[in-house]
Amino acid sequence: MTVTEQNMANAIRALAMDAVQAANSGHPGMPMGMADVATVLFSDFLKYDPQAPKWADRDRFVLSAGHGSMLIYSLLHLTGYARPTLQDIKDFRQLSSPCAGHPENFKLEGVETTTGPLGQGFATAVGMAVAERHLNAVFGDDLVDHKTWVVAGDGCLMEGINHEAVGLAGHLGLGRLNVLWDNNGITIDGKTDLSTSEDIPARYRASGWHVVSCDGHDFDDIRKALSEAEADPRPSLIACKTIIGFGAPTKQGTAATHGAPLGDEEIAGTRVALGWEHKPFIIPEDILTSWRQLGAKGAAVRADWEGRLSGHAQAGEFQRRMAGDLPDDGAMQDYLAGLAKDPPKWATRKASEMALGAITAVLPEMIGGSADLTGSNNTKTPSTKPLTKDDYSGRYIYYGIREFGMAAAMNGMALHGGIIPYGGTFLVFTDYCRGAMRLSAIQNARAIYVMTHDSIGLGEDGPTHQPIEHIQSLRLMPNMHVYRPADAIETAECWALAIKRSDGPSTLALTRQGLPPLRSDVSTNLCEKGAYRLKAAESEKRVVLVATGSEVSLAMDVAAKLEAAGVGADVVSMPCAELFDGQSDDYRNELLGGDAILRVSIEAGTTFGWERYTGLNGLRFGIDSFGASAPIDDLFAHFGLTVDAITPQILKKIG
Ligand SMILES: Cc1ncc(C[n+]2csc(CCOP(=O)(O)OP(=O)(O)O)c2C)c(N)n1
Ligand SMILES: [Mg+2]
Repeated sequence: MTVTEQNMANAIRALAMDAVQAANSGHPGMPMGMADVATVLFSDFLKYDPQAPKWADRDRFVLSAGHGSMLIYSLLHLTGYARPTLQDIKDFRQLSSPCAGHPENFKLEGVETTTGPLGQGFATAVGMAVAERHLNAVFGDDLVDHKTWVVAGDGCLMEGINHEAVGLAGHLGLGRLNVLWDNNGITIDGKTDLSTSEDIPARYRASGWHVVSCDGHDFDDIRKALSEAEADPRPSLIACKTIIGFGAPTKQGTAATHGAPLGDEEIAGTRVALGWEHKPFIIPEDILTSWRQLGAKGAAVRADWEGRLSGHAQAGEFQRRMAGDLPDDGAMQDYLAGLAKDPPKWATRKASEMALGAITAVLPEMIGGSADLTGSNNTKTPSTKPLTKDDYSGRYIYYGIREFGMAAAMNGMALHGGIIPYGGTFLVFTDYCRGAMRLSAIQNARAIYVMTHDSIGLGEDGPTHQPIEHIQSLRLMPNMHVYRPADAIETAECWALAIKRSDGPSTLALTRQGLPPLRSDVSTNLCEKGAYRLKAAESEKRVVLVATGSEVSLAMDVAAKLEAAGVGADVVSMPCAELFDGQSDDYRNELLGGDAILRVSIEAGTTFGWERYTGLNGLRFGIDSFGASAPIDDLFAHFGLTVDAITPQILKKIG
């Protein structure tokens, strides 16, 4: 028998419903509804090679509707990726399988980005599409010439972040971004008209997108719509009218297929309705062969590309950037040596700008930006001219007031490869970025968050703008490195560490206010161990003061006062608690002192969690309420973060 596209799509449907049934959990409806669209995409449009999943010029495919993970697992298996195997699919959602509940970029090579939190895959894809255009502008069509395809559901389009992503993509004219909308009119609660009456195509058109519709179960119509999308110079939304759970005799078209196994009876009925007589997990030879032939098509395209790469004048630099390797240029050491000669009294946001100036001059892979706070975040440098629709070679993105969209786009750039993204806003608005920062951390993405105005030190803007819980709450996030440098030299050291870190994100918390220089020795990067002794006790050591950022100079002043009273005090600067936690027991114990020593923390944010270092018997100075609107000096006095407020409490405690 000849294998039809219908047969091929039904193989996806069967794998999806059977795997969900075997796991007794998962989402069959979306893969069954989008199987026809996906079959056309993987047949005639997507550029991919299962033998070389990480080939640099492949198209990027993002399953933004991550709950439909069985769609991508089926496609990867059927087209011939080494993983997932059929056994992996049989073990869907089990610990042993890379077929996790939602697709994870670190579990399967064919998964470009972790998805599941609705809307974020789409917004991440915008960053991938930016990365493609930028690298194309730098390296040319021979090396970089691919598209970004997204499958998104009603939920992805309904999320707030979608507004940011669509606005940014339209503004930047990302014509190689094509979004396949699974327009099935169903979400978990039922029909979409329960909660929305938005004219989605009108919204996209108004944002500079091209919109085309198709019957998502008519192969020719799908093909026509995808061709039109490819040809249009604007980003495209392809509204695919589909039936969720297509083929399930009593449940298709209803929310019942969204997120639960269909059940044995319904599955039997689906087999009849689809004419799929094969047992669970059996893909007939001829259908599998047809899928594998499709998957094999990309090898020649990839070989052509490799031919163009070898001998290309920029091959070495292109490969270096795509691998994420840093040049060994010593630029940071030169910059630090300059600082050491005459240590400046800068706000750390200013110190960050100056460090970035040195870094962006030698690292062309760095693309910066800010969510409309460029002059406050100090994120722009002379090397980073704007990246615009008319000039993608630029390296600075005006993200507009789109913090979440910015953070997700940064993930997309980092995951695409070839770019190290950094982006800024006020630290307090990490709340707006947080969902994407969490995905940076889960995905081991090298995204660098430049978060300024890091405490009540920002002054008069008041409690809405003053971070309290933010620094600690970011420290709670696994795999996020949070840096809070204390002066210009520490800032440069922290930047060097953030850039060097290839397997996860970093956040720099930086001050608005000027800070006195504390260091002049730059022979080793003292921030590398996360915390170090800035000042050793002169009298007999009774106290260790641990502080971060702007409070390190305060701790130095407190220590001076204690010494004057005959009490020896070390000052430990702790720019990165995560790095400190990774040090040996010996190092940590030696630095923080034994049980006889009073440990004191000073940080202008919540004291919650500082017991970790001070112990219950230590003292913790911080702010456990919201801030207030006033000039900076009044605020530090009001919240008791002054030498005169702190020193007597320490003296009283040690008796
Ligand atoms: C940010 C976020 N909120 C909520 C959920 C839980 N959730 C998963 S799927 C879904 C409904 C999505 O509807 P749609 O995108 O139309 O998917 P379909 O039911 O059509 O498969 C919800 C609310 C989620 N994964 N992410
Ligand atoms: Mg839906």
